[in-house]
Amino acid sequence: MESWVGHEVPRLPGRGGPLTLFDSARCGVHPSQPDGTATMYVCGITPYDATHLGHAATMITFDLVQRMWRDAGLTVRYVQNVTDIDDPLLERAERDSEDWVVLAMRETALFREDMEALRIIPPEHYVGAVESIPDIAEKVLVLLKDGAAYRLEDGTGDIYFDISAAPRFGYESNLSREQMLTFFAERGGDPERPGKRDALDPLLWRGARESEPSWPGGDLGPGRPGWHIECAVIALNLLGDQIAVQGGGNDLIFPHHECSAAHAERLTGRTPFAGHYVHAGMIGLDGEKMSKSKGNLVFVSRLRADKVDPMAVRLALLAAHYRTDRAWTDDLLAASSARLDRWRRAATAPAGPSGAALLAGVRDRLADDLDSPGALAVADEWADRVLAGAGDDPAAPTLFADTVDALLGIRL
Ligand code: 5CA
Ligand code: ZN
Repeated sequence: MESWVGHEVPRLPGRGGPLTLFDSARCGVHPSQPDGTATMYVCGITPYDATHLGHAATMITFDLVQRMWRDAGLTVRYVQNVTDIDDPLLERAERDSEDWVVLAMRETALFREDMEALRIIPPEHYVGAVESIPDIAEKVLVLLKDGAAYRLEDGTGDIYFDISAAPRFGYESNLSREQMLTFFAERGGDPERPGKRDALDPLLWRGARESEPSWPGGDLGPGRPGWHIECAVIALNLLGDQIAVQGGGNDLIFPHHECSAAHAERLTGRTPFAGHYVHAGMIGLDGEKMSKSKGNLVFVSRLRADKVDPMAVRLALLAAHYRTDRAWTDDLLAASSARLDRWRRAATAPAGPSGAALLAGVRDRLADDLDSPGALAVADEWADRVLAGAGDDPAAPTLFADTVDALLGIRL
């Protein structure tokens, strides 16, 4: 599938240091160790509605990871998926009497535009579930033959993963079984389904139903893929057996990333699937998580249509630490527009205090588990000094603009 178009990233003098990140599996901040090449897989949208500020915040988080890795001199290999076939997409298409393919294409196109406006560096591969179906079916068959998967005996053709085939199951999310059961039921799982060996066994392959699209699955029989195996297979095929970062919002900690890791590890025999499981906090509105099902959404495209500067949106989402669940407010946007204006005035000043300390300060804050509020404070302090008339280095305003562009993705 086509990705979106990237922008030129300014080259900064020197090199950034190693990036540390919080890993959900180890519950702590650790160096993201990649040597030479850094690999990242981020869970992308299910395109049944427009990009909201929660999606944007998550994409900006992993954009910072990519920017920091590049700044440290690493080659970044980044893959993102589009879940362009799944129950929520079919349900929305049915509700609106629309062709599900057209719905998915339209929302994916809008997402690409939003990503460009927000200056998110595109992934190397942007991959749909539908185009990956032959690869997924092949891997489901491997799991079936290996005894790690089983077919329900109710004539549906549905195939499940047997979580007892994953001895480390639970290491990624660190949840109790009771908590797992709750999240599983809330997030697309089917703990009550009769015939399963374990209530937490996730679906790998859904046998064809009369009213639903299906694809030939070879020895599996016709059907369509489950959700977690989609991400496991796309990541393995494009990035190799083990990746540096598996990313997404914290709503994916369980069951999605736990199950993807379990599938991948069973297929490769190598653990951990990801060196870091990195999760962005949820953006909410009026005290609730922003989600399509709740309908409390602020769309990036709506803000763009209202002539809100996408850079102000980006700054607003960077104003708090990425792991914090937080609310979107009009005040936040107003404060970010004011900050953007100050930074723009500072960047066009004839001179300022040396930019070297500013660059070092921004690098230092972001390397510490993406401390974006800290980085913004460093930039604010520098901009305030310029606006107060301090400094006589004529190159400093350009270095300031390049620093916030390259590392924070803020084009002044
Ligand atoms: N297609 C799957 C992932 S394979 C999916 O979760 N799609 S999604 O459209 O629901 O979400 C896309 C990405 O945005 C995911 O990484 C998800 O964790 C993240 N996300 C969803 N809602 C929010 C929110 N309110 N705040 C922050 N991130 C969110
Ligand atoms: Zn995913």
